[in-house]
Amino acid sequence: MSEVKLSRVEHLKMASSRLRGPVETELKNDSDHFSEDGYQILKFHGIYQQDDRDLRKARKAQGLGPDYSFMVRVAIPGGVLSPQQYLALDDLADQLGKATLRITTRQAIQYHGIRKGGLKPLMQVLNNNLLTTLSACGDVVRNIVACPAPFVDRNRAEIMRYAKLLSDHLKPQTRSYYELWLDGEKAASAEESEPLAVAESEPLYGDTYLPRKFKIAFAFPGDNCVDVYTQDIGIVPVLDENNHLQGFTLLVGGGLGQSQGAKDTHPVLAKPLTTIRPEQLLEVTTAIVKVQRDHGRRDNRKFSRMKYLIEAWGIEKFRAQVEKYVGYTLPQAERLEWLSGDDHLGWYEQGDGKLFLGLFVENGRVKDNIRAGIREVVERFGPELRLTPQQNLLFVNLDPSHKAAIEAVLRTHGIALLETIPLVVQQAMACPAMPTCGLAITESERVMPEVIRELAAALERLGLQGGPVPHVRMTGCPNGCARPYSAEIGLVGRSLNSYTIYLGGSPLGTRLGQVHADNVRREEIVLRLEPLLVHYKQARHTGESFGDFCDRVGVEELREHDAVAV
Ligand code: SRM
Ligand code: SF4
Repeated sequence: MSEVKLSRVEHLKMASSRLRGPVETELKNDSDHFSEDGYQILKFHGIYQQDDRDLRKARKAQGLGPDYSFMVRVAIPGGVLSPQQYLALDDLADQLGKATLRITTRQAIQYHGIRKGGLKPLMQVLNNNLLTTLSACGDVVRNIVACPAPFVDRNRAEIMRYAKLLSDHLKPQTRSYYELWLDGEKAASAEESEPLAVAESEPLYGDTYLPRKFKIAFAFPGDNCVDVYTQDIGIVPVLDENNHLQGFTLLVGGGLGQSQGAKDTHPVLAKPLTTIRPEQLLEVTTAIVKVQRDHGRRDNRKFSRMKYLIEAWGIEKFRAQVEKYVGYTLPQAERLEWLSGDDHLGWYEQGDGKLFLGLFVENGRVKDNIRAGIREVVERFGPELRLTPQQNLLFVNLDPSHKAAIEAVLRTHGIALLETIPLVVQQAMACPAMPTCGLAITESERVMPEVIRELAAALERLGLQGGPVPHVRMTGCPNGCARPYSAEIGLVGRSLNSYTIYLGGSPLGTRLGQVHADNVRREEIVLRLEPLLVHYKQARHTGESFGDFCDRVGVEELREHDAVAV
């Protein structure tokens, strides 16, 4: 076999002695930041080094360097939090962060603006509350996502149990996390059930971990709120007519990232691989991770995701490799049907006499009044919380007699009730982008509230506000963190204040959008979309969504209706 030139990060991982590397020494020095090499290893511990981009220019003019701080991501499998855990997370936002929490598109919580000296105290409080940041980032299996809806009648608790089991099973085993952040203590770690290995070994990941990040999500049959086709492994339970779990259908090789300037990088939806019995889940998913570990590209990180391995091999060769690792033949995948890709907002009966409330959290940003309102609900009513993969939050196991009081709390804090929020706003997502994300080209979270309300006004003018209303997602660069390519309207940061408009994704998350227009200035986005909505209103089929309509009529016809594009 010809010698492969490994990327720099591969060498750093190898030399890090299982994720210690330069972090160990640099954590103790007086600098306010880590070296570039240290930073690469830091990511595996759930930490990103950032600087406030709003301040860059002014600081430079004063002869100052970047204003370094850290984004810390807490991995929360399935987004499930006890009330105590939530309150501890919320307290930390005041004590060490910027008085805000952010719910991510993978059911995690992020802090921004943590100073270097705050990292260790933060990790210690998290650990004391059975929470961890280990492998929230880095070349490992990331936070495992699962449909958070707590309906009891359809096996959902069982699926959540599998998500937690798989998450524990695929966690790195290195002790470095506990040595660096917790002075060797794992007394109250998130994986309490697993005793700490006496002699450290990393049986799954080895010394160089995976070639790249790796993402897994559990959907629920018919319910694709998790965007299951965008994952490295998408897992869909198979239920029989009595709703008993019969197995899992596995989809492989999804991923949305594409790099500006790196030709041939592109978003891909996962393909069906197999349907297996429940007891095979750990073995087969582990085998898939191992195939990527051993065969994924390690020379060029832009092509290291498993989607490129599967594209290079084709699904049959990939299946044959997985079969080699498990030692048996894998059956073909069963057909999947989807009914909805919506998040679970509003009031629902769980099926056990309790209620849950899906609370809309605009772009996942928990701050000011919404933060205070959530806190009061948690303190007074003690619900379990579930973060959703669309940046929202569910209060779970609520007593029906508390419904009016909970609504009163939300009203007191000025939190809009769902019926007063336009549907298009409820369904939208945006990534953080400026000022924290080092890769942002344009604004996203900070401008989306305005853009989406302009669109809501246009839909209202056209009498289209009642639905079906398009799912719109914005990102500040092509990496795709708010999954814009699987949305009906994707707005992707392209150059200063300009976006690429993608159209034609499916509301069920089963189809990618296509480029409609490039370099559209932010102020012109809705002006460009409105004539297309007029055409949609006139030419749509009954009940047809905007995404399905755009896909049916095609890019050429849409451009004929876009005054600027012709
Ligand atoms: Fe992401 C990198 C934020 C979900 C694809 N993502 C980043 C970084 C860490 C920027 C960086 O590397 O310096 C962003 C931090 C911004 C900040 O200031 O907080 C960032 N990604 C996010 C979050 C917070 C967006 C959000 O609105 O919630 C999401 C955190 C999820 C989590 O809890 O783990 C987030 N990122 C995603 C998703 C969606 C998903 O996983 O469901 C994607 C597309 C799916 C995929 O992975 O293919 C995504 N993020 C990327 C990529 C492109 C990866 C690729 O294959 O090319 C990068 C850049 C990279 O890895 O080089 C990136
Ligand atoms: Fe940053 Fe780009 Fe991800 Fe937005 S999509 S958070 S700008 S990496």
